[in-house]
Parts: sequence; structure tokens; C-alpha cells
Amino acid sequence: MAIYLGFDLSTQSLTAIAIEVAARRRAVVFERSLNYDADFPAYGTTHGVLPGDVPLVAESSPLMWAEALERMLGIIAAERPFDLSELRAVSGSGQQHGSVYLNGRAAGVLAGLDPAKPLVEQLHGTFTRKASPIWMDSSTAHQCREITKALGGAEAVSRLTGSVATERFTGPQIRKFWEYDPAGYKRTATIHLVSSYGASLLAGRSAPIDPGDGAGMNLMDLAHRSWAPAALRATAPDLADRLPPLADAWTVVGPLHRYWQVRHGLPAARVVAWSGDNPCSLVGVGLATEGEVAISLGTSDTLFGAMAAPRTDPSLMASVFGSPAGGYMALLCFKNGSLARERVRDAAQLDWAGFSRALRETPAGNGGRLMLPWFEAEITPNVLRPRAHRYGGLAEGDGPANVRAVVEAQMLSLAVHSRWMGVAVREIRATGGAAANPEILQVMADVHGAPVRRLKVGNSACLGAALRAYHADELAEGRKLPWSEITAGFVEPEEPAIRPAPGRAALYDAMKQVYAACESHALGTGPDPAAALAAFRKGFGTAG
Ligand code: ADP
Ligand code: XUL
Repeated sequence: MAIYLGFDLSTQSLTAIAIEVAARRRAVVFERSLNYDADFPAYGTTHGVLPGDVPLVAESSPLMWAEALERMLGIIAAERPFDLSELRAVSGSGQQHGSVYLNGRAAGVLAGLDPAKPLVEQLHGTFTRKASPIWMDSSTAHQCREITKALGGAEAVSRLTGSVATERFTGPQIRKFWEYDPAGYKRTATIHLVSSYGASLLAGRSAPIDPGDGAGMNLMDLAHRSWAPAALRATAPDLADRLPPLADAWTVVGPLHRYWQVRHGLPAARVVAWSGDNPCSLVGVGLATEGEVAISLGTSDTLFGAMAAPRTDPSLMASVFGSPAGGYMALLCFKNGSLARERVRDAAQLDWAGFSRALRETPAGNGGRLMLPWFEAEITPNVLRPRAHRYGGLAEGDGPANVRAVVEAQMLSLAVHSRWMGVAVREIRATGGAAANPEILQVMADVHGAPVRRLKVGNSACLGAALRAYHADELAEGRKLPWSEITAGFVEPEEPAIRPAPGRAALYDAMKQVYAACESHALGTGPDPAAALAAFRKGFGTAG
């Protein structure tokens, strides 16, 4: 029997999942989440973000993440949901792009962590920047322009790094830090991602960055999976000295530091490199090979799928990352995901059951009433002046119609902007908090024209991290198990699938054109979509 533990340091919470792998039994033996806002009120976060009023800035606290990790391991040590001595390996998933800035003292502090004192107490004084910029930050448009210029244009950046210079990506964030606080940058010895920071805390030493999360920085040469010297030069001086090395996601960083062994009675389990939440989700939904796509409805909505070779999006909207299973993955991120749904739900004075009822009671296609739910700065497409746009006579006060409009828009955007991947979507695997809602998944099935299957374990990023720990531990023992064997018994799509309702395919194909027209209009690149809307209403106005 062996136990593997996965963490997910996500936007709003820290989750841990432990899996048991035995000859005749495979089971999730522990699953727990700590919510930053509710469980760590001292940091004052809202939805995991620190208070602040600078537009487009979003930051969180690396100390809070460390405290959450320690509290979770304390819970496991106290509750003993499994035989602690059987814990073989630990890995993790982190919200992508966020960065942690450590000074020259940090390495010594991490190596010499004292089991008599809480972790956060010892980490005080090791940061050159108290707050970490996270993926929701879009304050670096200026730095993106500088980097793009230095690297010879958007297409060149995309070809080299897998994505155009992108506001939330770590490179532009690092450049902004260097520009605004050159002394702070100078004092910075190491810049970690949320993922490599988590692994470093567990191993008590600086952990590498994997090509899955590394590709979310605009700093990695995608094809070669190494730091791209030109991108580093375009970002900040002497950056190579400040980045951890890149290493495969199955790298063993070291054993759990003595701190965790003495303080929480854990064994010297292997700490496996962490990766980003989307790359980990790819494993956790069982899509380690090319073919299907997954949609995660978390704080952001993402659509992703595996790719054998590193192709990039000609429209420059999607990102390509390394897959933690080897190979590559494409990702689209629609930022106005769960928080936009919550906003519309609250405006209509509904709970989730009422939200679902509104979806059931409104017609597919919404009678041609559309919304571009850009309540916050958006990523797909890039929108830095947030504003929700309403078309086709959608009244702000019409609660149910707005509920349908927000969900249809989210699904339409992912469908329209993922066409370049050329994947004939046979099946969608749905994950993330809002995948608990079958009515939302029905819209997903209808818009994409494909059956949707939810996974039994809802947090695929966290499950993926636990599965990666298992995979890497086996490799370290000299056994290379196929991914299908790693995920068997854990990645179980629920039956039956949610199927597209008859007759919806034509409606949503037409609606994709209308959505694209509204998008161009709102971005100022296309004409008024009134004619397209009228034609759509004529054809499908009363469908449902
Ligand atoms: P993240 O990992 O990005 O922090 P999660 O995947 O845990 O986010 O998703 C959390 C979100 O799930 C919440 O913000 C909430 O809006 C959403 N959610 C939870 N239950 C439902 C439901 N029944 N219907 C729709 N959304 C839901
Ligand atoms: C992906 C992205 C988000 C974060 C947080 O590029 O920014 O999905 O990983 O989940």
C-alpha cells in the first residue's frame, strides 16, 4: 500500500487530496479545502486577493500560502486519515503565473527550518516583496509592449515562448517590479512561481520550475524547454541568476524537510516538483494524450487539451504550455468565470438553485440576447477596460435572461477561440467548482455540440498533483507506468454523460457568428452587429 498526497494552492483556497494505491484498492482517502478568506481572515483577502485600489492590480500573500500549507499538514497529522508512515510522495499544483520574490537569506532559512517554530514566523524577512502578483493582475500592458518590441513582435514572442507577451504572465510582472522597485529587484535572489515556491517549502530547498508552469512566464523557449536568453534579456537584467532551473515535472526535489517530519510526524516522503493548476488538471482529467478537451469552471474558466507538438494559436489568444506528462498542451483562459456568474446571480437575487432554474426556464439562444461579461479585465479576448456589454435588447434588470447570457457567453467564447486547435471535440471533461451545476454543463454540451462528462473527483488539479506524485515515485523506483495505469480507478467520468439537446447544434453554430460579431464591435474592430442579431433572431428567436 502506498499513499500519495497532492496540494492545490489555487486562487481562493488550498486543497489537499491523498490517494491510496494498493494491489486491490484505489481510493481517495482524504480531501480537504481551506478557504483563504474564511480560514485566514488576518490577511484580509477577498476571493483570495489582497485589498488594494490600484486598477488592474491583483496580489496575494505568499506568507498566507505558507500558513495554509502548514495548517493543512497539521490537520493531516492530527486527524491521521491514513497511515502517515505509508506516505511515499507529495506534489502540488499552483495557480499559474503568480510569483514569489525571495532574498539571499531565504535559502538558509529554508534549509535550517526549526521544527519548534511555526513556518510563517521563520519566513518573515525572507521576501523582497510582501505581496505576490497573481494571474488576475493585468497591470503590465506597458511592460508587455516593451518585451514584444525587444523580441521582434507579437508573433515572434508567441513562437518562442508559446504565448504573446501577456499581462498576467510572470516575465512582464518581473519587468514591472524591476522598473518600479529596482532596489527590491536587486535584493531578490530567487523568483519562484506559486508552484515551485510550494515545493521549496516542503523540501526546504529551492525547487525547480517545470515546463508546464514555466511556459506561463514568457521566459521559456517552448520547443527546447529551456530559459530563452533573449526573453530573459528583454525582461530584466541578470534574470538568469534569479530563476530556478527548469526540470521535468517528475523531478524529485528531495525528501520532505526534517521540519515536517519532526513537527508533524511525517516520513521522509519524496517531494516531487509542482506544476501549474491547468497542467495538473490535464493529468487529473485523464487527458495525458491528444484527442479530447477539458473545461474547468473555476475562478477562471479554462479550456485545455493535450498536443503532441508545440503549435501556437494564429490568432495569438491561446497559450501553449508544456504538459507535465511530456509533450504540450493548449489553453484558453476566460477570466470572467465563476466571479462573473456569482455577480449575475447576486444581481438577480438568486442562489445556485435559482440560477439553475433560470437556465432551465430560458430558451437556448436567449432569443438573441447576448452579453459580453467583461466585468473584470478579460483575457479572451484581451480587454483592459472592463465593462459588461449587452446586445439584442438584453435588459440589465432581466435576471433570468442575464443568467443565460453570462453562461452562453462563457461557453461561446471558449468555443469560438479554440477552433484553431483543430480538435474535433468528441467529448468534454468538466471539472472545477461550477461543474457541480448540471444546468451549466447542459449549456456547455449544447454550445460545443459534444457530450460532457463530469469527473467523480471535482478538483482535477489537486487530484492531478497526487497522481503526478505517484507517477514520479514509480519512476524514481525504476518503473515507468503508462498514464492510463496511473489514472485508472481515480479519473472516473460520471455516467451518464450530459448530451447536447437535439436541434441545438445549428442554433449555436449561428450564435457563434453573432457572438464573434458582438465581440468585434465591442473591441472597436467590427461594425454594429444589429443586422447579424436580427438575422439570428429571425432564424432562432423562439427556439428552446
Ligand atoms: P479555484 O480552484 O479557481 O479557486 P474552484 O474550482 O474551487 O475555484 O471553484 C470555485 C467556484 O465554484 C466558486 O467561486 C463558485 O462560484 C463556484 N460554484 C460552486 N458551486 C456552484 C454551483 N452549484 N453552481 C455554480 N457555481 C458554483
Ligand atoms: C491560466 C490562468 C488561470 C490560473 C488560475 O493561464 O491564468 O487559469 O492558472 O487558475
